[in-house]
Amino acid sequence: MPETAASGGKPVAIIMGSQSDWATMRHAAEILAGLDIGHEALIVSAHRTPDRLYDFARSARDRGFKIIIAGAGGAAHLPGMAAALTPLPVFGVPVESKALSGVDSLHSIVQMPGGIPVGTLAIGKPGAINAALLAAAVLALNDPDLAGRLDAYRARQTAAIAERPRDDV
Ligand code: RP5
Repeated sequence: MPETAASGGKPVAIIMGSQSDWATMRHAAEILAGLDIGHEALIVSAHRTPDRLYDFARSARDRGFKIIIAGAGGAAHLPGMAAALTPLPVFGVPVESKALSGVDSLHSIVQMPGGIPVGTLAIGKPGAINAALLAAAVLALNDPDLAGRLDAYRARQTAAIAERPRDDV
């Protein structure tokens, strides 16, 4: 999809710094798909494609996106730079890095200066899942049908937890 294209009515953009981040960020996409929330996944690197980041973040609201989920690892400047360039809410997912296990990513994303917020999630897959659920919860404030689907997701999750541990798993 060209960076300047409209969102096509999809409210969530999932951006990531590299193809290598998709193994983590696809978990956000799966949650959104399961809740029937339209989303677009794009590779947007703060360092390798800075013009793409600028064009994307500057135009994201006008293109119809409501929420941006941004995943990056290492020197993870993508979520913060995106937040600096758009008024949309940005949820940051620290991708687990090889050298420092994602602590570098977490610190890069969470330590934003006052005035430019990034809602920072956990490192790795849990963070990607929760970024999508948080996006869903925000969108559900103005979408009763989605609120119902989110309630059902929670109910299924609760029902799936056994009362006692098993020896055979
Ligand atoms: C970051 O550098 C990306 O978000 C990725 O997590 C990390 C490594 O990228 P690759 O070298 O795997 O492309 O910009």
